[in-house]
Amino acid sequence: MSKTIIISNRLPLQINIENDELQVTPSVGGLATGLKSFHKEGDSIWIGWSGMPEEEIPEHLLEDVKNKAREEDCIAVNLTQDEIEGFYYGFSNRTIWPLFHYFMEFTESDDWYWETYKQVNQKYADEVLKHYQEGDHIWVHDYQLLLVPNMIREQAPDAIIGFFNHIPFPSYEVFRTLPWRDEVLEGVLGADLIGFHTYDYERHFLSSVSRILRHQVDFNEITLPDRIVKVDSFPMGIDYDKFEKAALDHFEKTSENHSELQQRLDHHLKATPDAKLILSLDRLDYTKGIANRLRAFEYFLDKYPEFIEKVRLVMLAVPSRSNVPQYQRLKREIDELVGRINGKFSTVSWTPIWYFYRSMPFENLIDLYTSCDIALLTPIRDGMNLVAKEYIATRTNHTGVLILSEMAGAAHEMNEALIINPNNFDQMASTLKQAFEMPEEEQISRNKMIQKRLKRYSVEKWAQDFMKALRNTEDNRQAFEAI
Ligand code: ADQ
Repeated sequence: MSKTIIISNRLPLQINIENDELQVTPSVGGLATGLKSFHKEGDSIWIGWSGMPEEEIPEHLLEDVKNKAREEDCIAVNLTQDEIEGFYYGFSNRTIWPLFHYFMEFTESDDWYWETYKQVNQKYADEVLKHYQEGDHIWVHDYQLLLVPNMIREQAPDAIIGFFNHIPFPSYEVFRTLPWRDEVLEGVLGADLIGFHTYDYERHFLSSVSRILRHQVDFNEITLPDRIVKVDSFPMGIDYDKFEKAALDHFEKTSENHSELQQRLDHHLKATPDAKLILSLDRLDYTKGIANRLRAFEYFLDKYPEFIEKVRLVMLAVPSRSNVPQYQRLKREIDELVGRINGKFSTVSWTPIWYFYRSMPFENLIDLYTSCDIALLTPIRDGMNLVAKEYIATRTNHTGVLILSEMAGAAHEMNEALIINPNNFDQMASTLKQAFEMPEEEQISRNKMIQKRLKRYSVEKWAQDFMKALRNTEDNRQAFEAI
């Protein structure tokens, strides 16, 4: 029977060793959270890195790591410390990530990073080929594995391969600056179907292919000498029912069964019933616009002092890529900004920002989503932004206001949110004021419309649509062969 092979940099689970025992925890991040439900339900295997450097796995536990992953239909790829450095922290996160998010000044071009990236992509492709059988559908994910589609194609010319890019694809003018632009495009073009979150990313990709590789592009099809490659947009959804149900369960609980965090939040609500909570939740990443968000919040309190003691920003920044210098600098910048703003505005009974720099269990995410009156998500660039969708899904009484950056892919599907430019502090401040003053009926009517859309276009639907389009490429192929 044919199966789907999912390949991503990380597996949806993280394996750690404590006291010579394996610990398995779910991985954090958009891709893992999103695809997990598709993987659980379907007939698929997932190939990716387990999250631990090979050198840190004792010889006698190597087999156990494999078996532990196997129990979850996962195949663990082992990466050495050097490979992680050059492939993951290097080319993926110091070259592609900043470039694709338009942070050209952070983009490094390093031959060793590139060589390691190629070598590790080959490792993933080889692992796929070990498990591939004719008729299987292969679905490669994201910017860490741009070369994998063609590496598989070279060994299995008839394989049906899909590729989905979870981050933006930049405009041709930005992409063309990459020294290895030809190789990267040729790598992705090994796929039969290439998917992006939005039409704009798709358009940028097609324009790069036509201008750099000079392939013929008709509408959304690229004609190669031996095949046609289809490119399309598939905006990724969330597991809507899971978030809605978690929120409903949350409201069923009695207060003594609530988490410590929820009890703190309840305490705040009781002590200051007319004060509102604003949520800020992301991985700590310069693309997420956290520093600008804090500056805009400071600007808001300066401009509208009537909100002092009437508002609290609850900020969760999840540690991420802390080996990369820009992330370390950003962490320091955020620490300083939080300190400065709290120092400037705090009163004896109130601090404007509650700041958590850590990962939190799912239960606490739900506590935050359900307790905060406003979500302020202001990325400078973001492929999609699932947090925006999750926030709306948990608003089971339909109240709440989402303020969302126009630079997030999600903004295209969430017109009823308050859409802002993350570089315009004055607009962000006045939009916060508007959110505070928005009548409940308006909140409800806006959210109901978004909820309807999110419920229909869930992550399951997204995966089904992608897989359906991938299967359709088989017909394309037959038509091409018939010419
Ligand atoms: P990310 O940049 O990781 O994803 P995002 O889309 O917001 O960003 O997804 C974050 C995910 O992590 C959410 O599903 C959230 O629930 C989860 N999460 C956050 N904090 C957590 C915590 N403390 N504990 C557990 N889970 C937590 C990348 C791209 C995005 C794109 C996604 C999916 O950068 O633009 O939307 O992939 O394609």
